[in-house]
Amino acid sequence: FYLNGASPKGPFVPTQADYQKVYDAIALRLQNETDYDDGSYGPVLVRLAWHASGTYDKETGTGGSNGSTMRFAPESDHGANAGLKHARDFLEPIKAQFPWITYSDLWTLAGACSIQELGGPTIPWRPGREDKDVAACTPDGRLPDAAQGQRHIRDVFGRMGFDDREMVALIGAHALGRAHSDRSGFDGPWDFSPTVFSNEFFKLLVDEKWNQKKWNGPTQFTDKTTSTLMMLPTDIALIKDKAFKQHVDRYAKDSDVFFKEFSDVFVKLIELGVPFQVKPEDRFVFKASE
Ligand code: HIF
Repeated sequence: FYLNGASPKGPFVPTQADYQKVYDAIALRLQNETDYDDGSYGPVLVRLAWHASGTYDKETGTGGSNGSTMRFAPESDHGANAGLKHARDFLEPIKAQFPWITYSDLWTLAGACSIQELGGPTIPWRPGREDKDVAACTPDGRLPDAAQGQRHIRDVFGRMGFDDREMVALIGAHALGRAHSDRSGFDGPWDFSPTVFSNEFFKLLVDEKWNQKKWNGPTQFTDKTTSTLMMLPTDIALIKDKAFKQHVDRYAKDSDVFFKEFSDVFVKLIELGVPFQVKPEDRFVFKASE
């Protein structure tokens, strides 16, 4: 018995084909496990990849996807990470099947896989993240607070090294999934197809009229036409702020432009702070399932 895929010939060095097998196993599990939320674990897996990465601080080089420290309390208990246990648990059988992959590579690969499988752009990906221990947990407060506005968005994403255009492109991922009152306190999906990656988030932001929802929960907004959709205060900030709004308009008009710019910025997000051996031009492009 050889640990972690090692063999008598030496340590196991996975190739692109091995990572494609991991991709395929995640895609298959996504297809089989439809008895969850709107029918897919994809959105919560995207959120896991982002919350693992979004702790990055460019000044100190701490945080980011390299480490997967959300496996441990206190990081797993940070309010912003509520509900992500569903995503981490979903991936445990995959980790058991491919014990050689690190959690931090697995979580980011699962995010890339989910975006592709839900009809989004290809997300080129490279391995190289290592799991760190509990001492590397980041302090609470690095992930954004949805109750705030444009200044906060620029503070938090500026700390990671993103500019205005990149911030808006990223937030288009809110086409996927929903808010849960027992996790963040907010409630509802952003659009009518929360398991399909699209530019609908931007179209709705510009085409709909958004009113403050009348309820006992935290301030959120609802669409005038159906009162079934929601926007967070940070989402509405994208149309209040002139510099942000110009990108919202571009992405609402042109889905291809959104897909291209989103892919680039999501790749950047999941690579923040990772000391890769694989060069950028050698990133893997995974084949999506049929
Ligand atoms: Fe989210 N996000 N996000 N987000 N997010 C939620 C859900 C998802 C913010 C807040 C929330 C990004 C940025 C920001 C996804 C993906 C991304 C929820 C609801 C909140 C409150 C959680 C719940 O109750 O279950 C804020 C304040 C952000 C900065 C402005 C990223 C760009 C959009 C970086 C990103 O990729 C996804 C997917 C979900 C849906 C999860 C689900 O379980 O369906």
